[in-house]
Parts: sequence; structure tokens; C-alpha cells
Amino acid sequence: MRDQAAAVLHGNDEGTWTKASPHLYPHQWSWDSAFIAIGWAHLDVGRAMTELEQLFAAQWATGMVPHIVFRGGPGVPYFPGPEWWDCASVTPAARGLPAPTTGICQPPVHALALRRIWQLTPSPRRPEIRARIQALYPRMVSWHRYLATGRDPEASGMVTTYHPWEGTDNSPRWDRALERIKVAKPGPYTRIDTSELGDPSQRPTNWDYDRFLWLVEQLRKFRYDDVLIYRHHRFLIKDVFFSAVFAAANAALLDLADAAGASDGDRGDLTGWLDRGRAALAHRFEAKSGLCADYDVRTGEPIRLRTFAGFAPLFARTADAGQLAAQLRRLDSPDFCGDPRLRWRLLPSTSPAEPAFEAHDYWRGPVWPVINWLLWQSLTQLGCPARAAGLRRDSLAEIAETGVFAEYFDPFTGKPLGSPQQSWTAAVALDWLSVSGARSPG
Ligand code: 2M8
Repeated sequence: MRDQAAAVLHGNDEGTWTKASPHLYPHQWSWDSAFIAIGWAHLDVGRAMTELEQLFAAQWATGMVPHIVFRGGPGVPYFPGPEWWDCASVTPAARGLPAPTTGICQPPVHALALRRIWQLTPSPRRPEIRARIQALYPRMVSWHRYLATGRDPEASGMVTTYHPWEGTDNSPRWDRALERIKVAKPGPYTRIDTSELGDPSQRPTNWDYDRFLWLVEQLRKFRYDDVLIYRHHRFLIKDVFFSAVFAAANAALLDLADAAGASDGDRGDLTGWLDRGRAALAHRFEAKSGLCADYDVRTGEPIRLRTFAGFAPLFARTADAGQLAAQLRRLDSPDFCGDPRLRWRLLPSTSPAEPAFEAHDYWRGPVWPVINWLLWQSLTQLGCPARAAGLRRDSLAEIAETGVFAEYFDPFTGKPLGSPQQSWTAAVALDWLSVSGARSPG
């Protein structure tokens, strides 16, 4: 399996960056790149660093790392392409970049990747890789500073998301906020994803795409200015999963502070963001459901749905023993991994008990290996090696059963769904294959 996973990365390799998948996603995606760098680190730590360096070369002047860098070039079929975003025309923050980008971002897994690269760097390569980490580290801190300020002007400890494309596209977490948006069709457009995949039921609907594109139009109108967006945008959600990844990423940058020669000021800021983030998530935890709830800034209402995001305290490596115990019980309850219909004991994107659940449909039910990798890593670090080992074993078994490094899997049948040869699935498989079930990844 290791050779097959490596072949997926090599097959999608464009030399200095990696396509998220061969056909469906032919550009460089932000959080995909971070996972991909973890995969490359098992093959060549220098190549892993290059992946992150190339992504951060497209970082905006605001510190934001854009969700797509359109490195594939203009002829490569992907919809919507850079013309829908038009970032460099409307904001100086997006000018002078090596390739056009989108104007939104994705969960900051990058620091986890940087830490993993450093852990995997063999002694002879340490001086070279340390120098490259030292060069990249300030850019990562500025990315985190953007999230802690531009995306959290209230200093609440929770990151605000502006668009479903900021991670988990058609998750039912966004349904109500999208339902409030009444849009006329945002001009004629032709989707490529559904024909590329051949099965539209595995992808967001046209209703979703109308809203996704309308939201892009709005963000462009606000010139991607966080202050204007905060004032006028219709979709503003305090995202518990994004916030949890941010907390874990702040901890990862602190772990690297000595190797990177971080300043006292940066260490202080990172510690502050980490503490504030964990405290906010602890506050959003609801004992009754055993889950954390997102929060809609526009309506002032919590979003109470049973999805993987409810396990934000686990993803953030909560320091609260009571919440940890409650979340572990919930994880293996019949609403989640304890559902007897599941093919593997893995965390589905949406609970099968949730009315919006769809076994085939993208973020509305399927199992995503990268999400289970994040959970595995957290549980290992939280001192739950047995449960972590189960996630690793079942995830590898899920991939091995069909031999497909799929984007996502049907939780009941284990059928591979979405794009085959998805880079980040191969990358996390490489990482899982490198450690024994009980050994700590971090
Ligand atoms: C999916 O999103 C893209 C848009 O960004 C799409 O559906 O076209 C999501 O799963 C996203 O989280 C992921 O980064 C991207 C590439 O794998 O695909």
C-alpha cells in the first residue's frame, strides 16, 4: 500500500506543488497541500517543504493563505476559475502573487504539517530543513495572526467562516444559513464537477452552487475586505471545527518555536490564541448533546447538528478531562461510530441519525480519511492510544479493501466515492503506514 500511496502523490506531482486530485481538482488547494506535505515528508522532506513554501508564496498581504492557488494554468478545466474571484483587480492584498487565487481560506492544518516534517527530518538534513522552517515560520505566524484578528474581530477565540468552500462545502451545518439567502441565479454557469465525476448525487446540488457563487459575488463586491465583510456579508459563522484546527495549529507552532527561533512576542501571541481558542470551544460545548455547536453570527443562534465538527474539543486536544470523557463516550455512541450499520468504526462527516444524512453525498455523511487522521492524531496526543489505533487500523482497512485512495467513503458499505487518487488520502495513508498503532505522532 505504501508504494501505491506514493504513486498517487507522484502521479499528481507538478514538480513543486501537487494537484489535489488528477482531474476533479487540478490546482493547489490550501489544506490539501498541508496534508500532502505530510505525505511527501515520508518520501522526501525537502519536497514536503517545497509544497508548503509554494502555497505560502501565494499568501496575501493580509496574511490570509488562499483556499485555491490556480497553479494549473488557465487552460485547466475547473469551475469556478479565477475569473469568478478576480481578486487582484479588487484588492491590493492579492497582487504580485505567482498565480491567481481565490479570496477565501481553509482550516490551518499547515502548522501540523510543518511539525510533522521536522519530526521526520533525518539528522543529515536537519541544518537545511531547519533553515527552511525558520524562513517559513514567520509567514505561518502571520497567517495565524490573520485568523486571530481579521477572522475574529470580537477576539472570541472562534474563527468566523465566510463561505461553505472554507472546508466542508455542503455540510448540513450550513443549510439554514444558506436557506436564508434568496438568490436569483448568479448568471449562467456550467459546472464541471458533476460531469467529471459522473454521479451528481455525490456532489453538492445546483441549489448549493447558486448560493456558493452568489456568496463569491458578494465577497468580491466587498473587495475581500474583512471589515466590510463583517459589516455586510450574509454568511458569517463561528466554525467550531475550523477553530479547533486553529487551536491545534497554534500548539504545533509553539512546539516548533525553539527550532524556528521564534521571538518572545510570537510565542506570547501563539500562547494567547491557543488559550483563547480552547476556552471558547470549552464554552461552546453542550453537556446535553456531548457536542460543540457552531454559532451563526447573523442570527445569534447556535447550530445544533450531529456532525464530526461537534467533536471540536477532541480536535483541539481539550485540557478538560470531563469534556474529553464525554466526547469519547459520544464518539462511540450509536449516533456516531457505534452505529451498528457502519462498515468501519470511523467518524462519519454527518451522523447517520441526523435527518440530513446522505450516505453518498460528500460532507453530508461519508467518511473522510483526512478527518479521521486529524482525530487519530489528537487522540494519540490526548493519551488515548487504543482508540487512536482503532481509527488508524480501520482507516487503512477501508482503503485496502478496495485499493482506492478515495476522496471519501460510504460509511455503511465502504464504497469509495468522489475522486479516486485523491492526494490527501494517499498522504495520510503514508503517515499511518509509518507508525505503529500505539506510537505518538507528535
Ligand atoms: C472540496 O472543495 C472544492 C472547492 O474548494 C470543490 O468541491 O470543488 C472540499 O472537500 C475541500 O475541502 C477540498 O479542499 C477540495 C479539494 O480536495 O475539495
